Amino acid sequence: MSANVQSINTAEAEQELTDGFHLIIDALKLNGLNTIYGVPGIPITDFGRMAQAAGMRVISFRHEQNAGNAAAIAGYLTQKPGICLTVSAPGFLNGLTALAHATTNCWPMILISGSSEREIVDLQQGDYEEMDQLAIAKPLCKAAYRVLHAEDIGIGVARAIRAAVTGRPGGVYLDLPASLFGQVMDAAAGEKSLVKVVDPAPAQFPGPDAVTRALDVLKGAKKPLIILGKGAAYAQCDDLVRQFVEKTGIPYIAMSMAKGLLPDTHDLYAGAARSLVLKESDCVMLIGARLNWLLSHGKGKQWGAPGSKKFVQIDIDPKEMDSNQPIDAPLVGDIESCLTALLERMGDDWAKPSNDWTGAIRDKVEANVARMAPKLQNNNVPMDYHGALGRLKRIVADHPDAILVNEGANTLDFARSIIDMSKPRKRLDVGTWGVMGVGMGTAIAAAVETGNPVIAVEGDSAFGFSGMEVETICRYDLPVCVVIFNNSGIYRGTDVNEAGEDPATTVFVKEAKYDLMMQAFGGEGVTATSPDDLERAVRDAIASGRPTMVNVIIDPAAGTESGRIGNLNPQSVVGKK
Ligand code: ADP
Ligand code: TZD
Ligand code: MG
Repeated sequence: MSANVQSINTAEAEQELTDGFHLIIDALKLNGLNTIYGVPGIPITDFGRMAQAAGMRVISFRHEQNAGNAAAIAGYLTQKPGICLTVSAPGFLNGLTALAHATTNCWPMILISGSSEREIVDLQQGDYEEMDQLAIAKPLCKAAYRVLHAEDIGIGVARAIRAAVTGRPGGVYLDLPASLFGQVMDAAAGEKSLVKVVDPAPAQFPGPDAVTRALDVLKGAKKPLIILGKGAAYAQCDDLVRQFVEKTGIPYIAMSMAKGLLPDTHDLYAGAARSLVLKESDCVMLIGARLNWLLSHGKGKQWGAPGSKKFVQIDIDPKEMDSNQPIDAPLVGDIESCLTALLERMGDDWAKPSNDWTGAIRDKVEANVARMAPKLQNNNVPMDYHGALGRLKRIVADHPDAILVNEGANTLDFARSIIDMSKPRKRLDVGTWGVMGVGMGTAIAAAVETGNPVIAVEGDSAFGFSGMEVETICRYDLPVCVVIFNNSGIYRGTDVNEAGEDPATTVFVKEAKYDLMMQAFGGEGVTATSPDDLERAVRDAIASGRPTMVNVIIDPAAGTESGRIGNLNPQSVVGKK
């Protein structure tokens, strides 16, 4: 061997190398993404281990959909994309539902899935868990990318992050074929190829004309109303929202997850007079809320006479304007920039709405709250929704930092209207689609991201969609108290199938012992048959910080079909027995 060749060999031996595994981890960490929610398996098992070894928090779930729901809500809570990691084909598809959910809700999330090699997928040669994942993800998310070469990992991760958080946030799919993980390159070149995303969600200022127009429309209103949506909660400019509402003196209502942006006990909160303000207002200002089905598209009887209202809307997505109703004053920009501009231009002589309007709303709120109070104090056994939720209302009031996760039908609708929230982003629920099954993933991410106590108020059906994750809650010893409203069924537990032996489609095993599920994994499990039992068990759970399941036995006849949205439920009138 010549001296020349030997020296090359020595240089190679000394060259420091990196690989796809390390580069992906480094790229995520460089951008402050330190938590991964996922399920291990081929080809990402070692990746999960290595991420953990590199100091990342890797939360391993029992099903990818729950990991994905965790990543989605982590994105909502932190304004950084929540990361979900899955195996190929079936694992990817399980995570994809959550990615679509994040996109629908305008929350930033990145679904990273391992995949098969292009050569095999494109010739459809039948690889282990083969699927053209990129093509399938594309129509269901905001953007989808694939990285084929280790030197492109930095750019691939950067693009995914920017696409997820910029403008209207949403879900991004990142496809990583198995061979990418093992690709080796020079460590110094690898480090240089990484990208720290600069200003991932740049401020978007509204034009001065748009600000003037919006202020003119608001000034011309006699009965204005503000609707705060979860976009306003996501924006994390809570003080500005409060200043704007208080300076304008305009009464407001909050969409489900915007509750608590200002305390629900605020003088201007018109939640308990929702029907009155929707019908009677002459001008509605939407802040981070869409006129979708949740607001009956801004039309119909509950919105008063057609054409009786002007609309002002703040949204970061210009395409949202005029989607359901003509918007008289669109303010396209981020909520922080828009509110700052409005506040600057309002001046000190702003005329608040007359007492005729705000006084009438206050009277209605007080009357409705007084009418509800005795129902919430009832001590009935079996419990109804009001008796049980009256206690939870008190507990949440005593623990303003606790995060309330909520899903179900009656369990959701009653809890939303009964339990006051006093701080922003403390109410997490089924979102825009009204999805059942977000509960445990949401509860886990809420605990992991904030460290705060979590109370998950779950319909028994809703819980079932993600129930196995109680093991995850116990394994990571999270301060989650799951409160199951067990009415032995979907909407009610009383339906009977007149046609045969099988149970009716909407009923479950009667008074199932859900509390034993948490006990099975070392957590606490309690059955509550009275409001007193319920209150004691939940207070104990919060005090101990232990994983706890409170199985609340609710009167199976207490609920109504589809809760508050029964009107959307087509029912046959022909030949029905
Ligand atoms: P809700 O269900 O509470 O009514 P939606 O999810 O329907 O809320 O609407 C949220 C809206 O907020 C979306 O249209 C989204 O584009 C918008 N949005 C999200 N973040 C921002 C932001 N930072 N600035 C302005 N608009 C935002
Ligand atoms: N599947 C998915 C993914 N989302 C859904 N929303 C539904 C099915 C349909 N659905 C509802 O809209 S609410 C609900 C289902 C199955 C369950 C309601 O029962 P519950 O709550 O036990 O959770 P209540 O208190 O009994 O009403
Ligand atoms: Mg139920």
